[in-house]
Amino acid sequence: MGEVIATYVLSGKNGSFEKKAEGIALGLTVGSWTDLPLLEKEQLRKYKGRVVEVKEKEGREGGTAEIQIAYPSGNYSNDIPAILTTVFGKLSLDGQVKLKDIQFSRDLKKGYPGPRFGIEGIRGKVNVLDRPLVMSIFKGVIGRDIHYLQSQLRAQALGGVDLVKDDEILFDNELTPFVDRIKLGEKVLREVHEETGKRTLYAVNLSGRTTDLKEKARRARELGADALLFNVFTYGLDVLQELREDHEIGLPIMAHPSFSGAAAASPQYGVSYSLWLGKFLRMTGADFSLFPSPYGSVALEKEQVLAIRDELIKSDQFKETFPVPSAGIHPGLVPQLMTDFGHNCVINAGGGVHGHPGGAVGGGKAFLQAIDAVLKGTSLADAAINHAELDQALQLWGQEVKVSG
Ligand code: 1AE
Repeated sequence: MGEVIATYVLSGKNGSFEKKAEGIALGLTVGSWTDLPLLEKEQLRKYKGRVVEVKEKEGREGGTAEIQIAYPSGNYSNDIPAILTTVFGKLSLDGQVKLKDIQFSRDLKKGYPGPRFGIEGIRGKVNVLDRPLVMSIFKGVIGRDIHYLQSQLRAQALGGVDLVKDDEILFDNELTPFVDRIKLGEKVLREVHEETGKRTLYAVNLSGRTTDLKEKARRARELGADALLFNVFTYGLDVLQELREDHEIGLPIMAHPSFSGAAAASPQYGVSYSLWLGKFLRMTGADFSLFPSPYGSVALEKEQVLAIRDELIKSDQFKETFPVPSAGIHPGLVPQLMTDFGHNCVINAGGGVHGHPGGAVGGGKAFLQAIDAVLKGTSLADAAINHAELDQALQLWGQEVKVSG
């Protein structure tokens, strides 16, 4: 029989953790808060959680322990809602407990699709094999009409970026309806492709009620959408998996991290970012995982970010998910991004593209010039001598990297 092994970090008194772990293993499976005299031996043997390990650590403010508990697969159906409810349902409400990781046995893992395209498939679509991709984000478009979006999209594509995504706060609305955005995106990006030879992809924000999502996504594909942006954590991971598994949709899915901090930001409570934005997004089918970089405007700790990255690209039965370090990114950060993420990432910027003195065209070019400089082993300062857009970006935002954590 398969199992999942959950790793938790508990806070409390040293010496108390073995008992606490046993309490969790029993309480989240066949037991309850009080003794149940009618529990059967066979039931306990087959269905009770098993404490795998308890590792205590002495901290400055009392003790912490990392504990591992195995939950037999006979206890739940093989889906994220059932597994999360089993390993961290009521427990998530019960004191200082952080769910750090869940390991799935090989047979259970087979129940998850992983990304449809993965890094390799996406590189094929944008025809860029040997450098990080660049993505820009529509900005300041709420309250604007479709003509404004058209000119902003055209400028972003002319800057040479590989991908453009909707802002995650742009929902279906009267001024720029979902269907019109897709039709417009297809037309503008086709025109730019004809003019420049560069084909940029557009990820439209799939939003609205859960029951309507699949139909909307299928329609998006019929209308020529390139990819879907999806606010996974306000819907749930199982909804992402449903979208990924629908072959009539068949589009790349970009998972936005909005709302994920509500569950992951605390060091003592909730789930780890590496599980939420790394392992789970990859298992359930995201081709891209966006997350705050350690040195942007909304910074995560570097250790957490590297743990997300590792989950997205480590050797596994699933295709790789593109890491997309984001938030407050500008061209001066490109060398650090490439040191931390190598070639296999998407450098994603909104303000860092549109805030450029040369507009979105200049912003996109400056990012590509910075990447080119790093690939050639040239410093950004030297590259800026011959590249006006990079020079302007460095003058405006500098190159200083402040690392969080
Ligand atoms: C963590 C996601 C970042 C994102 O979606 C976004 O809109 C970033 O905008 P900028 O680059 O910080 O302006």
